[in-house]
Amino acid sequence: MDYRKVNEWITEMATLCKPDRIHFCDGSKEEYIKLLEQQVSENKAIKLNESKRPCSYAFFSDPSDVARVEDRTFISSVLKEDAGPTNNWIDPKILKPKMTELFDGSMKGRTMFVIPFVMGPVGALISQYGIQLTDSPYVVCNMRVMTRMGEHIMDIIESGKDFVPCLHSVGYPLAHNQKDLPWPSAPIDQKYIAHFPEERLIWSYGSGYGGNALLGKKCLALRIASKIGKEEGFMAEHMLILKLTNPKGIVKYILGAFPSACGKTNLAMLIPTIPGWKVETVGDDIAWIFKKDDGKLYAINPEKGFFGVAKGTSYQTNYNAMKSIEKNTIFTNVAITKDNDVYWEGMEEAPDELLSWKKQLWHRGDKEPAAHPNSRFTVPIEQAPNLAKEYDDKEGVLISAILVGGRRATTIPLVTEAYSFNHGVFMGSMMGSEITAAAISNNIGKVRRDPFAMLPFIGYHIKDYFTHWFDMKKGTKESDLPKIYYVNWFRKNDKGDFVWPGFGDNSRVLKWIFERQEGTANGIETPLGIMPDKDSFDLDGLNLEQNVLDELFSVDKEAWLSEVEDLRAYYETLGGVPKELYDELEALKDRLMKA
Ligand code: OXD
Ligand code: MN
Repeated sequence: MDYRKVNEWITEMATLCKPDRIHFCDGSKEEYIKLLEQQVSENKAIKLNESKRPCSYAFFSDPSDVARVEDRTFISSVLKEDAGPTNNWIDPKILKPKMTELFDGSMKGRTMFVIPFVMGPVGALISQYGIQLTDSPYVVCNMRVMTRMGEHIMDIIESGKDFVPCLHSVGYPLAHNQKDLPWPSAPIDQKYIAHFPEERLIWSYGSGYGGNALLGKKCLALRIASKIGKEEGFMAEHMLILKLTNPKGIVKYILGAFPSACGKTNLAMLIPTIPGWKVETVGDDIAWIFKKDDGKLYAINPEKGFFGVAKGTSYQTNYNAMKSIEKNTIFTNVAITKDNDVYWEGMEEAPDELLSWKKQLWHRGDKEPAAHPNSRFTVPIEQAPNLAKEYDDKEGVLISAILVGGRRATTIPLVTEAYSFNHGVFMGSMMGSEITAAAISNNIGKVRRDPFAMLPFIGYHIKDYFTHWFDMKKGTKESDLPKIYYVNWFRKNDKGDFVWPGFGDNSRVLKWIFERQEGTANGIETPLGIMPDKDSFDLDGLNLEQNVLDELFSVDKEAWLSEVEDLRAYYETLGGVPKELYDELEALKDRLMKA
């Protein structure tokens, strides 16, 4: 939206939502603490033990508002065709009036906060400015951690920057003297997380949780930014960014696309098990990829904090994450210990007694988990002990390699290098995870495809998304493009045990990838792509049996031929995909048939 309209828009939205007060956020620490303390006094949060976890707070959501709601997320483009087959679509001519009705009076009895923010470092070529209006002080505090926000951003917008208007309400207006709920929200069928791509506008109603409510994250930095990027020549991707330094001090930057809860944060914060190597974090969830005048691809992390999954995080599995959250952290839906600290499954042995995320007394051995599986921590990126200084560099970092992968118990080897950029995009298009018993489904064992982990986040037609990948290489020499690798940490043996140790040992895969770029590691050509030559893959100190190694790198021809047909059928459900992907599919089939 044109910056001249800032005040007009805020006034119009306030007239619609009818808050009791308007508060322009300055983004200061004082404002942040004041809002947190106010929520403690209103029984909406608890302050954690100051001597154990300084300046940290815990919130507990309504049990009906615990995660992103993909079924209630809409790409409301003017034409249905532009949203494509993978997005929920409602005609904006229907959705706008419907949501206007819901927003009418939705902030009664509440304060409307005005949050000016920017995704990306101030001054970066592709940074995107936004203003979120919200009636949730919890959202304000989280946005302060996750984005660059405050008065200085309003000054920039007022000096002439376009911005993305983001309207958000929890959808629980208060009548005169009505007591508030600890976590106000609207029933599921009234929740709408709506994107109007042509207007670059976001409207979110009814949820206060995560990506539904912190509109800078999935809504702006992925769905709307993906559409802006398609028009303006960059890509908004669901990827971590890590900086890898070898023992000689040579640096490379690697991106990784993995679906939600597949270990992006763990990989970005990894502590290598191989001596002399170092991993530093640039980002753990979102990367924007852009081309510079040298024709090469660079990345920035548009965020300024981590909104990480707490469950399963421990000093053993992710030491750097645990160090990051020792202070100044907002926790959501974790359990609380007797001495007012946090607990979640996988952190350490459970204490005898806890307060569960549902604020009920919980005893060790209880069937229900104490912390919600999607419990989260929100923490400033500066608190990561392994933070790369480049995280705030508006020039971005040069991308050497991009990893793609999901959870596959079978078929997919530990690591495979693509033969070409096109082959790599093909690998990204086939990403997916096996459906497990965790979801009620008749399709257990089948693969749920999630291309580039972007299925819930592409703000336009998926066919055009693939085309955009191929457009990114135009005018650039193949040797200047990042190399793409398919990785799979999750392969299992017949007994159902993981074959690869994962975590810090994933540095062995990173090392091979690094050395491939340096030209010092050998690979073997296989039908699937290039796999490590045994002599080039560092297994020192790891007691892996030879047959395990064979299993990690085996190519099951029959399984792959059926994968090819499954993928072809998938492409058809998308209404067909660019020719380059069909060419890669045929090339893979040919290589398999010749093997
Ligand atoms: C996600 C997240 O759901 O990052 O992908 O929160
Ligand atoms: Mn994510």
